Amino acid sequence: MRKPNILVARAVFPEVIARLEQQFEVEANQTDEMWSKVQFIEHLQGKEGAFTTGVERIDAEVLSACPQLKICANMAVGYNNFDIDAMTAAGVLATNAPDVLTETTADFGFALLMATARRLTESEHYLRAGKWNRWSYDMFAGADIHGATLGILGMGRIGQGIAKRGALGFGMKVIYHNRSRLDAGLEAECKARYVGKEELLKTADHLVLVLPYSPETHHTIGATELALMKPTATLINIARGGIVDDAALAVALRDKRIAAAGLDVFEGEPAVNPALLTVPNVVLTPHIASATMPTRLAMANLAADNLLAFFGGKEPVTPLNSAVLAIK
Ligand code: 8YV
Repeated sequence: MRKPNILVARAVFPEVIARLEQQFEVEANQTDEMWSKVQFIEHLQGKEGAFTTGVERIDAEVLSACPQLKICANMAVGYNNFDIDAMTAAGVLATNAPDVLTETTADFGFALLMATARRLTESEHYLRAGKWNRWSYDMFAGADIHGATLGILGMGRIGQGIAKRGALGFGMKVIYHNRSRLDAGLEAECKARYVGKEELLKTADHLVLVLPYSPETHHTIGATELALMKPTATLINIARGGIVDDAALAVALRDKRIAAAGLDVFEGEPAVNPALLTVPNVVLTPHIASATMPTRLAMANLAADNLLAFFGGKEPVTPLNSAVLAIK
C-alpha cells in the first residue's frame, strides 16, 4: 500500500523521524536549513501532511499552492503560524502540542522572573568583566519575589502553573486577568484573584505574560500599559513576540519607568530590537521556555501522534479545527 508522504519542516529527534518513516514517505529537513516561504512551498508541494515547529506560516497562499495537504501538526502549543480559518476552509486539519510542555514552561517563566528581579545576568556580566573589586550594600539590589504581588496576564494551563509556583512556593499574592474568568475551583487551586487589566497593571510587582498571540492581542503591552505599571515592577514575556511593543519597552527600561524585563520572545524573532540590547535591565533568552530534552521529545512525539492517528483513520489527539474531520 502506498504510504502517505509528509514534510518535516525543521530538524527534530531522529527517533521521531524513525517513527514517522514506519508509516510515511518522509522528507525531513534534518539539516535545519531555514527555508524562505517560497522554498517551504516548494518542499510542501505534493505532500499530504506537514510536521511544523511553530514558525512555518500556513496561510491561504500556501494552502492554494499545496492542494494535496490534509493536516499540519505543530510541535508547539502556540499556533499563530496557522491561519485556522483558511485551513478550515481548505479542509486542512490543524493540530498543536499542548499539555506536555506546561510544567517545563512554567518552570522557565519562574526562572526568568527570578533572574530578572534579582538581576542575575547583569551581575554575572559585571563579575565576568572583572569589575568586582569590593562588596557594597546596594550592589545589584533587586526586587523580592517572596511575598510580592504576582500578576499573570493569560491564565491558561501555563499561567496556572506559574500562579501555583508563586502562591505555594513563594507565598506570593497572585492576581490575574484573562479573557474569561476561571471557575471558583481552579481559582482556589491557584490561589489567584481575578482583576481587571488596569488593576493588574497597576498592582503587580511582577507581571508575567502568558497569553496567545493573535491580531487582537498585538501590542497588548505598549507605552500606555507600561506607564500604568509600578516603577519598581518586573515584566516577563514568555508568550509570543508582538504581545509587547518591544520598542516602547526598550524606552521604558532605558528611562527606568519599570525596573526590569525578562524576555524569551521577540517581535520579528530571531531578530531582536537593537534598542533592547543596549539596556542593562533586561534578561534576554532565545525562545527556550519549553527547552528541556524530555519536553521537546514529548512535543515532537505528540505532533507525530497526531499525524499517525489522522492517517491511521483515528481521532487526532489535539485537533484545533475538528470541524474539518466532521466534513471528511
Ligand atoms: C516552541 C512555543 O518551542 O509551544 C510553543 O508555543 O512557543 C515553544 O514551546 C516554539 O514554538 C518552537 O516550536
